[in-house]
Amino acid sequence: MVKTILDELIEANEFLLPGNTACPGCGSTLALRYVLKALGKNTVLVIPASCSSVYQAIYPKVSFKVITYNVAFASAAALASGVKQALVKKGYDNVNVAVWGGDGGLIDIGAATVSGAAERNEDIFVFVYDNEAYMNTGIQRSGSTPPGARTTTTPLGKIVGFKKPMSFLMLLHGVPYVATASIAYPTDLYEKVKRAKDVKGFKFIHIFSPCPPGWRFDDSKTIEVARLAVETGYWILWEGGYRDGKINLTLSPPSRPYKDPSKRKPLEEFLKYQGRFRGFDERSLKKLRDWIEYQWNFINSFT
Ligand SMILES: Cc1ncc(C[n+]2csc(CCOP(=O)(O)OP(=O)(O)O)c2C)c(N)n1
Ligand code: SF4
Ligand SMILES: [Mg+2]
Repeated sequence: MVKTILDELIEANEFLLPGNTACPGCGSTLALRYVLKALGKNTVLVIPASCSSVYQAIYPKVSFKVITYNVAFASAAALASGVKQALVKKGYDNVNVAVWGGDGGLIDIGAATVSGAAERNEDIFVFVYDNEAYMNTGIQRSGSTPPGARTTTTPLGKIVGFKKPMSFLMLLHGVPYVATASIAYPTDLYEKVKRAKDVKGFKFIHIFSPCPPGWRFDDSKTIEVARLAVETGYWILWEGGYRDGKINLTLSPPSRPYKDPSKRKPLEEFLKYQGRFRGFDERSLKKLRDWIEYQWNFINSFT
């Protein structure tokens, strides 16, 4: 019998151990599990302060089976660049050096070193698990929190700013590989990481990772919430990069039907599960719809 990509994903070795300290239903751990299965054992992780630094190890227990550096927020992509270059100088050419961090660490505080590494086209991976707030320190708003969402620092909903389009910014850096992914589509994520492994240079993968306590939904609904984000057109799955003198971009199969707005589920389906959107007013709804339209217009200008 021919093996499917799902068989391969299920059978691939595990590098994130069970029994770690993440909350039940944590989207971030699911994302990391699939990413590590695709990267394999020759991997070094670099983690800025985040929930991951906590579920990675609470002394004396460790839940990652790959070498991991815990580093100061802003330094992650710079440190990963140095680790990769040092390994290559020592003759270890085939090690995947990957930054694994949250939206606060990589889209806000560490964005400068991510941008610098992208501009230098360092041969590293940067994975952002996006749970749309600073969760580890008590659900503070980040540049990746969507308009209208309630956090502890936006108790009436985020009023100032949209959601920073970090993956578009990375694409416009002209790096060879940029993709978005979601924990609701594990084989899409797995295949993207495997394809990225064949690319020399800077690779950026932005993963939608719901957080039950931060978004205030039942921890049995993580996958459902992530799937609805794609089905309503809120989170768009795509893959692209700079090749042959131009930026190429492809809409990934799970998102293709939703290019047509009439095929999308109503946005309210995605919002209704989540306490962070409770009391969502018309103004916030319009802002969120405008932001979704902005994203689709950007994608449509390339595809
Ligand atoms: C320079 C610095 N500022 C603040 C902190 C406190 N801190 C630790 S984790 C964290 C939240 C990180 O948010 P994010 O990157 O989104 O990851 P998440 O917690 O959501 O997993 C903060 C603010 C710190 N460790 N270092
Ligand atoms: S707070 Fe959210 S991101 Fe952090 S471990 Fe819990 S579920 Fe995961
Ligand atoms: Mg976060």
